Amino acid sequence: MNLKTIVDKLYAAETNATEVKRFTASLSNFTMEQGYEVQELLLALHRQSGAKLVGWKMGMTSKPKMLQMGISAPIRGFLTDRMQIADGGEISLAERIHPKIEPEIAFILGRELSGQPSLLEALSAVSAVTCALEVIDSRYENFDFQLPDVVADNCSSSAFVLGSKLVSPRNFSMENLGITLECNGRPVQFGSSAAILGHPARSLVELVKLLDKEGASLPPGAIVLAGGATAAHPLADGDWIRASVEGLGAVECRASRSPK
Ligand code: OOG
Ligand code: MG
Repeated sequence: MNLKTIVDKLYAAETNATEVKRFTASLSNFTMEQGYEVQELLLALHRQSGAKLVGWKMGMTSKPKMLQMGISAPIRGFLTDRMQIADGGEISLAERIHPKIEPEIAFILGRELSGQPSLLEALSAVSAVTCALEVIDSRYENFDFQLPDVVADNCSSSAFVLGSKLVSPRNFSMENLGITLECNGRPVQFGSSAAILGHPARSLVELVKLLDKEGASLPPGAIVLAGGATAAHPLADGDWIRASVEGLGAVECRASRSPK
């Protein structure tokens, strides 16, 4: 199986909301580098269909997540304009396989970030911090994947919602913020931003370093999801989801099976 075949299978799985078997099950030598090559080609297919790159998501940046997934290194995926859902908007379950949702912290870049920035340099390039939700929907059966598979599959990313309270990082400490995820008014996950590499902006630093390896940088306006701090919660028809992050307000959405 060549990389193009893998890309086509993943793109079809995403478009048709059907699952595939993880590729490492049959290709024992499928590497992380090839996983990123596939992700690149996947982004190219989305762009050909008219989607625009608006930012990046970090994954596996927290202990609970690493435990849940049984793996241990930060990874990154892309975000397009088509993946964005308005605060209070609807997540279509019909268009997804087995979606789960997780609270996130998002950064919006005020100016370009490149190279190997320090935490302080990264933070000073951020124009706003907000709370967010990410919908993950692994295209693999039972969310069963290894690192190269999940990287190829755009790190399971499917949709995201940004909150509407934009906070300047200037006088705002974000290393230990309480995070709550509610489903239909019931708290289902609790966490702290400390779970994201000890400070969510470290995730931003890691992303810039990852992009730098490919000679790329983060442009002004880019949206960055820092990575989950809790386990993800499975979505069911009619679920009303709300995430709140201390100091960053709240963000909401509803899951619905009926096609739009
Ligand atoms: C991979 C996505 C990880 C995060 O925030 O750590 C992720 C997965 O768990 O399927 O989005
Ligand atoms: Mg995430």
